[in-house]
Amino acid sequence: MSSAIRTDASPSPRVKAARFFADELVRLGVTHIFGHPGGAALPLYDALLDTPEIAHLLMRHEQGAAHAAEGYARATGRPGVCTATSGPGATNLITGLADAMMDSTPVVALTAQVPTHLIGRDGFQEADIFGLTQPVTKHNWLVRNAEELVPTVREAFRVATAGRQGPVLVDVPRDFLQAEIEPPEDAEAEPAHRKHRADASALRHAALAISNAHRPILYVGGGVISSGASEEVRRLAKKARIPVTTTLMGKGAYPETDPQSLGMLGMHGTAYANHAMHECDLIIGVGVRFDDRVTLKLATWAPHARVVHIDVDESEIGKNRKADYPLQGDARTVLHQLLPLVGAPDTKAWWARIEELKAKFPLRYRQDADVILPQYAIERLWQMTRSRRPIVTTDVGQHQMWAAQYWKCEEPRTFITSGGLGTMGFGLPASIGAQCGEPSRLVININGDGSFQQTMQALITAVEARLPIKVIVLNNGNLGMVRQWQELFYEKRFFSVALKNPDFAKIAEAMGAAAFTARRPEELDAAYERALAVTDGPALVNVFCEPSENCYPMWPAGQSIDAMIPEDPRYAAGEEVSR
Ligand SMILES: Cc1ncc(C[n+]2csc(CCOP(=O)(O)OP(=O)(O)O)c2C)c(N)n1
Repeated sequence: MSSAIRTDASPSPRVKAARFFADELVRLGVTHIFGHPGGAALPLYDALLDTPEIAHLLMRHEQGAAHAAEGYARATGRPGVCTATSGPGATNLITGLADAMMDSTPVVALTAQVPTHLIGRDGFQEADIFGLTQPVTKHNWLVRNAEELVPTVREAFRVATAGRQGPVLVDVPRDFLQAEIEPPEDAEAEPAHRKHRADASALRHAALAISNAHRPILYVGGGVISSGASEEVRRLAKKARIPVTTTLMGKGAYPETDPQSLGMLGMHGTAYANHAMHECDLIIGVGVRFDDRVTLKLATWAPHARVVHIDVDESEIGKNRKADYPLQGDARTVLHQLLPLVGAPDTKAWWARIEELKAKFPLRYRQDADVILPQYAIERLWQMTRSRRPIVTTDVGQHQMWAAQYWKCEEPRTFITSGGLGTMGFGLPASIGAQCGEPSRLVININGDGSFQQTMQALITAVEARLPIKVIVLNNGNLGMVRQWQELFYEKRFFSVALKNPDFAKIAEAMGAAAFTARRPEELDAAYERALAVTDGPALVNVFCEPSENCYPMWPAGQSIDAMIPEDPRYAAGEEVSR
């Protein structure tokens, strides 16, 4: 036996790099990988077979793998991991990476590349993934020797989660995965990410501006959720009695059931949030980017406001709107610094005006006894599940905007949607990732009939993994949002928006999921209840909705606030509304 005992002088055992790679992923805390195998990736898959600490979810399309990794990251705050083989597998990840880039989501993509001797020779399934993903990743690497593999993966996780978070990609030639190498050096203890603090004198100026404001407003975005600053936002809002509006990405950063919440702002935001923005004298923007879906016509937006802008990414500050009080730093850290310096401005008259705006422009929809209105379908589901603190994912279109309006988020990381890129097909795979990351939570995917068809094959993965996600397809027989634009801006010249849909319940059942259908308002509750009762796998509810319903408020792109249509013009004609 003594010969088996290693001394310092004995050579280290050489093991395939893929083994060390998988071990490193375990050390980095990876619990799930969303992926799809192929030739070049086989050495990694072989190692994963012997890695029980990591569950691999076999997605049926790599786009879904990337979105699932995003869903995992957005629900948990930890980086999501996806993998694909060389060539078409890796190119299929690109949409998801672009999505993660736009929404600052920490995703680590691991792709296999053809062996080094074939790189640049148009070898089978070769694609320049390093080049192709450069614009859609925060950083990417093509591993250049087998020894670099483990250190590069460590660095990839660090980069994905440091500062402004985002997707990264590590491309690994197959021969490196198979190479026998010495054990990599142990990782040095990783210092906690240094949180950027704001400059002290800039802080004092900003605090003074807040204390002296008459009509301040907190404009809160996804950066608050990624930095874990919701509690600090709440304390600032309460201390200084400031109304709070959130972006689509910021939903959940401040409880929307709180009386100080104005809900979402922007193109389909509440009319009162948009008017309040127009009238305010100080914007406190936290983790936001003054995106065009918020500002519409930047030159005329919030014309009376000075701007405090808190953001970890220096290049965001002043990018779209000049910041009078730039505070570069981690949102949570900066708010911590700011809170003791801020006094309570006199906002009494401002609150009276806000109440007036809320009364004048209520968020409402009409009542209809015969057809299910999508707004009702969403609001009813919220009422039925609110006590279970669900996590919601959405797809893209009208249903996404109605969800943003009627799904009142009460805590961070519970509203997961494709904000920046607006990627149809995001929601279902994202719900798979969210459920893997948060197995004890109720996860609901609010989907559209068009979007569902872009990644519906992901449902089979949920069946395999027995994930009890609820998929609600708001089936209006149309690419509703595009139909709405054709109606309003293209003289009702409808083209390529009507969908001849398959029976989604049958499709779900064919994949092994439970499925229910609701065609009329009185069938909705029972269909939801039956789906909510399913615990051993996914359940889909096919909800037939009014096809011609449009999403209001709507503030047309590129226009000033006078162009905002606060509610369905039919209401003015006296039709009954729900509230
Ligand atoms: C991948 C992709 N293709 C096209 C679009 C443009 N687009 C935005 S919303 C939409 C319609 C979505 O239809 P559906 O999923 O049925 O949702 P609805 O608007 O009817 O609620 C389209 C085509 C997009 N956002 N993403």
